[in-house]
Amino acid sequence: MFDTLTDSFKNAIGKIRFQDDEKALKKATAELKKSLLKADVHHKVVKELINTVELDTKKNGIGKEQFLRALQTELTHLLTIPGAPKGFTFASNPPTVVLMIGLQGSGKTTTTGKLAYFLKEQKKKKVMVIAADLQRLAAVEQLRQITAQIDVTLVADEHAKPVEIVKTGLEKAKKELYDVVLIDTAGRLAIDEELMDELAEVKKVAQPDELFYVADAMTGQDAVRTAQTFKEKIGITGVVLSKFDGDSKGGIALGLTEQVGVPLRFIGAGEKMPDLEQFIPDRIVSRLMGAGDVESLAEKAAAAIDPKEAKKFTQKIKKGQFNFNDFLAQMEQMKKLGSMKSIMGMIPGMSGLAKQIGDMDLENSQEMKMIKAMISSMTPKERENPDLLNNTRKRRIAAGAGLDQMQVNRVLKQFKNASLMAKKLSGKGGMKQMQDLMKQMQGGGGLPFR
Ligand SMILES: Nc1nc2c(ncn2[C@@H]2O[C@H](COP(=O)(O)OP(=O)(O)OP(=O)(O)O)[C@@H](O)[C@H]2O)c(=O)[nH]1
Ligand SMILES: [Mg+2]
Repeated sequence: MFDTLTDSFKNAIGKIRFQDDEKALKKATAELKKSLLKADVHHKVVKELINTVELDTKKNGIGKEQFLRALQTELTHLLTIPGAPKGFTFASNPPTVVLMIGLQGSGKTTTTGKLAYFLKEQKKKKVMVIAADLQRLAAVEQLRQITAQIDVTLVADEHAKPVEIVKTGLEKAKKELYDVVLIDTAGRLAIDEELMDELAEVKKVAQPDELFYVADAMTGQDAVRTAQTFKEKIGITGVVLSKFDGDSKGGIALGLTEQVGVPLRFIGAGEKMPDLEQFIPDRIVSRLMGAGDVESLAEKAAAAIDPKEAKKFTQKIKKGQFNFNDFLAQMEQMKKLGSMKSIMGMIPGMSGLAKQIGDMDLENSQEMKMIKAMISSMTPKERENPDLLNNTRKRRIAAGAGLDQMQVNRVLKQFKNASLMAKKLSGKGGMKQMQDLMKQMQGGGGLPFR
């Protein structure tokens, strides 16, 4: 997610050896400046960052460690608004009301869905979404599909005014003890009086705890400028940067907090519901420095994986009884963790791999489609017991799935190998093998730039 920025830091640090002179430091800061500007970080922010890092490093003696530490401190400083909440905070008096605002097409509706999904799945909250975008009929329908998909309550009425529907929703939320209410609003192509008036009115009625401005990362510095305007005219408590997956530079995320004066709270990096990341400064800095974000990964995993199911699953693996139903269940759980790329970016030392993986979509890969087609052509008994599959059955499955028998054989062989491997790893000494493997991949752990 932050490949370009991480590379910039890595290259700059590479210019300095363990003990060094001012010339090397100048080279490093010049390199950093060039690449940050190229990554679309605002020039004022770059200047401040470079100056502070340079001064700080000099003060502590020029060397790799000192430069790294200065950079880490200044990055954290840049991304932090003192006193701002770390992660999503809930109002002491529920429901917590969040108003989602932004320009047309910026990603408000999608982000509302993602945030609802995050609060429901990771925070285990009772969530309601109110459709206060009544400009377009299709808008309500879009939200209806999204909330149905993630199984979250929607309050909508195509014939009511935004203010009325917000009132109705909030009353219901109080009566039925919802924890969080997210309000999706209409956008406009540009900032105009009508929109501002409508939003001001909705704000008055909703009395929101949070006003999130949803900005499209792909619009570059425009995202920052419009956020500033919304802050002045309506007041915002945070920014969500959407479509970050389409912004290969990523510099906006670095300067935005400092430039707008409100914290960046979430990043949207994909069209699917799990593709939303909390923006928590120290965790992000760790990722920027190539050291991963184990905390966020652990949180995601803990929310997605049901401990009872996990235990049952491990026992099956140990006995070598892993079957096709288990496989499908595991795929469902994986989906909740988000894209492969974002998972890789959170594992220490793996951010480089994240870049290689690119936008690989495991769920929709050819391989996965083939496997799913095969499984759906199996009888329930065959799914339970892969050993039943003799040639006659394989022929039938191949025909049903539109595959040839060689393909079916190949997938079955892979499946068998995988379950053998899993059985081996779960046995005695298996954990140690796994750890050795992880160690090799991490190259010793800690900050990988050292
Ligand atoms: N790749 C990618 N696409 C996104 C992301 N967020 C939103 N989109 C896409 O952007 C388009 C517009 O998103 P919406 O959520 O409808 O935007 P909106 O702000 O509600 O638009 P209006 O209601 O018309 O003002 C949709 O096609 C989304 O799928 C993201 O993080 N990544
Ligand atoms: Mg919308």
